[in-house]
Amino acid sequence: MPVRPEDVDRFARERAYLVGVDWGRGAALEPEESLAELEHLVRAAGAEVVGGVIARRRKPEAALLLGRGKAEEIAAEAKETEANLVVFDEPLTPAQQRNLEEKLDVRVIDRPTVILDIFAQRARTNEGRLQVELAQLEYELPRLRGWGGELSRTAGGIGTRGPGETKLEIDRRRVMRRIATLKKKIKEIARRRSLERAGRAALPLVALVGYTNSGKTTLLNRLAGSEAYAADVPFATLDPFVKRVSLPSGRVVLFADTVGLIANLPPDLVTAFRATLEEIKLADLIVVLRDVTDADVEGRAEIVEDLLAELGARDQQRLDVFNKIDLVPAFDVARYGEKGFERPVAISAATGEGCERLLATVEEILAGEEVRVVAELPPGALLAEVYDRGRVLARGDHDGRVRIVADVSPALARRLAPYAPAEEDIS
Ligand SMILES: Nc1nc2c(ncn2[C@@H]2O[C@H](COP(=O)(O)OP(=O)(O)OP(=O)(O)O)[C@@H](O)[C@H]2O)c(=O)[nH]1
Ligand SMILES: [Mg+2]
Repeated sequence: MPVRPEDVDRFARERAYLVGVDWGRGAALEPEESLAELEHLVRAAGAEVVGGVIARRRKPEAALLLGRGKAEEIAAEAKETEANLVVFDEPLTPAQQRNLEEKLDVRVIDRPTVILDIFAQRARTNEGRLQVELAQLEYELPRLRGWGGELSRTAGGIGTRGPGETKLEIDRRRVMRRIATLKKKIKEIARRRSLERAGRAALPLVALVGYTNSGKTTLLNRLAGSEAYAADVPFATLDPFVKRVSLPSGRVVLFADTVGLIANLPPDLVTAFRATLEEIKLADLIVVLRDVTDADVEGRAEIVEDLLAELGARDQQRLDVFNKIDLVPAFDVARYGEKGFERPVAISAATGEGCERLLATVEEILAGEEVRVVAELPPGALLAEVYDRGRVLARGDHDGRVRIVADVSPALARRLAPYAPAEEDIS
């Protein structure tokens, strides 16, 4: 069953041996960099790291991910270091996990499990907890193996047939029922969120996005004068918030903090947190924060890019912000402009350096971005929003519908697109 916050004690006693895999090419992060990140995650989850290895391999092997020989080496190493947990830096299939546990004779988990565990420990609000529980159950479902999902090294042997199977079926049904309940509750939360959104001042929305620990919350605290929890731990923010921020001209916009991203973020987690991450899709501008102390800025940029695409935030206006320049005095931001980053701005959220310029750039982008649209709408919330957020240039009433010509942000324009009158109707 999923790890719950009350099980943290158990985790604290774990001695973890880490296994990374170098596939030769294709990964966004260097294997060493990725393994260092995993070490950080495992520690954050409360376990001790007693050793690790990077296995080199061309192709995954279906049964064990790695070759038999390598698995035996790892088994020996784990024994030698008295590890009682082996953590793979790669997602494992349920079968691989089971086979590896048998082969290594020790509990085996993968990177997504560690991330889920940290989320479970950090979730504070009702919403956060429901989302994490859903993600954990979705992840666990295909991994249930009878006897209440406990590790059974003799799976398939004497004593596991018959009643065990029945118990497995019962467990499975119970988990599926719980998943259905959670989904319903989360749907209700999503509905409430969208009502909240409709109710909040119709101001342009800027979403702060980035790798975990890049400084999103610290930046928003500085810009909005707030005091949300920011810390040097992965996934400090699981319950993001939205704040008003004044731009240099006095124009007020909304800034949304978001959950941190990371390589191999479990897909179930992304799905579960969709309601929370929705702000990204609705944003008029996405500010992507990068940590300049990061040894592999470009590798992590690629990971953020992939996740943004997965979240459906591919086409929005972007601004790349390089944070923590107080720690790298010789940081040369122009270099990143040449590498294809969008209008890079260098800042320190800690000291405030560069923040003025950041806000001025945000203002410039939001002003220059507006597009002209023609739409035919029924009177209602969307029409009111166009009046609030955009500039209406012309209006005509036709058969209970309102035709408008307006300058609006690209995000609003996208939502108005379905209401565009047919070509020949435009007069
Ligand atoms: N030196 C320095 N440290 C910073 C700066 N910005 C953030 N930090 C530190 O970096 C750590 C992470 O900051 P957060 O604001 O929690 O990062 P986040 O992006 O919100 O992280 P998650 O919520 O975990 O995704 C904290 O210890 C901050 O104090 C900066 O400009 N300079
Ligand atoms: Mg944060």
